[in-house]
Amino acid sequence: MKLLHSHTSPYARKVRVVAAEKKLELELVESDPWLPNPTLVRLNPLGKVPALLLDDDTSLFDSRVIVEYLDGLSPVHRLIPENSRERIAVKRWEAIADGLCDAAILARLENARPDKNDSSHKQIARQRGKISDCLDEMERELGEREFCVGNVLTLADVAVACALGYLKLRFPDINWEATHHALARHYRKHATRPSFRATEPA
Ligand code: GSF
Repeated sequence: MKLLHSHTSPYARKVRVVAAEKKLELELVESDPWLPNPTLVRLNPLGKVPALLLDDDTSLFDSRVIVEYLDGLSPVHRLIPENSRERIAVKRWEAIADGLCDAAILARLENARPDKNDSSHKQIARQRGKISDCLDEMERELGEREFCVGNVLTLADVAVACALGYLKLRFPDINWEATHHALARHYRKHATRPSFRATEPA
């Protein structure tokens, strides 16, 4: 399986961490989604990374579909629980973590505009507000617990750690570790796993 990814993409990192936890081998193809890239568009009409090329020449996207596929490929370390209630709890965490990344990427794009105006500043503030609301919600939900859902590492923990890592990389000024102590504890514990270390964006 070939993964079209970019080094700094938090969604692609989530996929790579899942593959590593599942002991699945992925051939990595670095692909810049911001440059014309017919191969990427052939695999994903949205032109976004990550996209997964399967051995039968079909493709999967987006990251949520890919991680679900990878998790189902082998019984090694199930990251998405089968039990419906826990499964939905995990998917809810993933939606918050990915949504935080969506907001962060939009804020970054807007900030990079050479012709920034009032509406860009409003948009940046709006997206930063979403980031802050997501951090607060995750902090509240996590509380004293070691894992987001249940007593083992799931996709929820992976998605959260990838989102927090992306903020550290792109928005160091947010400094969430100083204000969100449960998340800081969670990050210290999980982002030191070999699967995260091996996918460090810097
Ligand atoms: C988001 C992928 C995405 O926005 C997923 O896979 O979960 N919901 C999708 N990827 C960005 C790169 S990034 O992670 O910074 C991307 O490919 N953007 C290109 C574009 O045209 O928006």
